[in-house]
Amino acid sequence: MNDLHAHEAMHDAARDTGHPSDASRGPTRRRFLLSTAGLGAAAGAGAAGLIPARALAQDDTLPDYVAWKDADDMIVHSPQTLETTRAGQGARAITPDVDLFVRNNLPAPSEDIVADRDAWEVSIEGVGSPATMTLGELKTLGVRSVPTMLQCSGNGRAFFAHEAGGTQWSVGAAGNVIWTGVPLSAVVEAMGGLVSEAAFVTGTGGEELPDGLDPKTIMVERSVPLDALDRILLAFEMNGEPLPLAHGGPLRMVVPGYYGVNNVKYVKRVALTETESEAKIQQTSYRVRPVGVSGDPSQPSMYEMSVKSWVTTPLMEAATGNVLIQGVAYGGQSPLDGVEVSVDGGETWQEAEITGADMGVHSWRPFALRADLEPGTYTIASRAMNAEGTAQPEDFPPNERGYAHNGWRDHAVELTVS
Ligand SMILES: Nc1nc2c(c(=O)[nH]1)N[C@H]1C(S)=C(S)[C@@H](COP(=O)(O)O)O[C@H]1N2
Ligand SMILES: [Mo]
Repeated sequence: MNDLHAHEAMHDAARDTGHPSDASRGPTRRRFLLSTAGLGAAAGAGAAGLIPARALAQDDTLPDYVAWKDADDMIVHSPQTLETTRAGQGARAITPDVDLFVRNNLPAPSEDIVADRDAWEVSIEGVGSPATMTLGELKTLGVRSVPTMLQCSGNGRAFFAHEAGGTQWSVGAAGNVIWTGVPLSAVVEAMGGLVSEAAFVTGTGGEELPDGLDPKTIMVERSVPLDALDRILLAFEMNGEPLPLAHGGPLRMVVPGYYGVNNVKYVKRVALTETESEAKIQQTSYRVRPVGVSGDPSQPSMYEMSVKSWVTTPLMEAATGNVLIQGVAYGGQSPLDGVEVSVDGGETWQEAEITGADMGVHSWRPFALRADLEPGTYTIASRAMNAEGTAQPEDFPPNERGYAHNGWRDHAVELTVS
């Protein structure tokens, strides 16, 4: 373990319980490997995606703050990292809150912060007239709803061969939800407009930070380029309900089309800033670099999500005949234009039907293909393409932290038809 790894491992451990001596990261990974071992070689690189919903979930109990989730659909990697099974994702246009993955860097704040939602305060800085506003006041400035795929940067990490450190997400650190909130541009306008030097929008999470650690090393504070301003929402509802604490209630900075980490939960400060946040989560974490290289601010940050799709059903087994293959697909930064499905590991492809409504560029859409399958074993893959003509690659190059995997081959599933 090099210095960076040691540092990040400690950082991850600190994230898990707030205490740096917690070593939960190691055992979590070991348990994951043990759980997949029984699937054997046939499952290949896609093994993590092939585990039936209950095989991993059965021993896992949900932590209190997410006790309301559907345990059958969740894989509990740690109290702060819960993944949705492929079966739990299904071919649904919208992910119900009970099935949405959870990823917390720090323990979630107390339920007290959602007791009186409209009293939540957020400081707006870097505008003509900076001020602290309550959520109740913010709500008077405008409202917009945006269906958006929410996806962790490390979704697909389990498929990389170099055993990238971090939660071994397969496909389930992703969901598609409808955010409702106040457009940040309306807030900026109401507060005297942008300061001229502004180059980033910086959001700060409202967690209480554990004592004894340098706040910069653990605080969740992310900066996104000012270009994103017009798409940002200060969201207070998810899927038409008050935003659950686990997903950032009472107020979250949502940047549609950007990886999960930029969607700062329990946001307490939104600042139009000249420079990027000094927090480690901005400066060196979430940076894409070659395997073995340390993170630094010159490397690309995990911002815009790319074109991606995966099959969610059927998994493992199906009866011979007319098999309905379904999954979800996302166009990235331009609209989804088509999805192809292969039942022979990518030798041949057929155009799938996009079954879900077009709810805008930031939303995923379910797809389906009927295939007449004889008894046998099939490798089922999907490949999405967007309106710019960018398709998912067959393979995705490794990077140190295992971010952004959208290669179709590793996301394929093995199906036995009998
Ligand atoms: N305040 C705060 N915001 C946060 C995080 C966090 O730990 N604290 N985790 C980020 C990461 S890495 C991801 S992937 C998403 C997960 O969102 P979810 O838990 O609602 O699924 O939240 C992001 N926003
Ligand atoms: Mo994430």
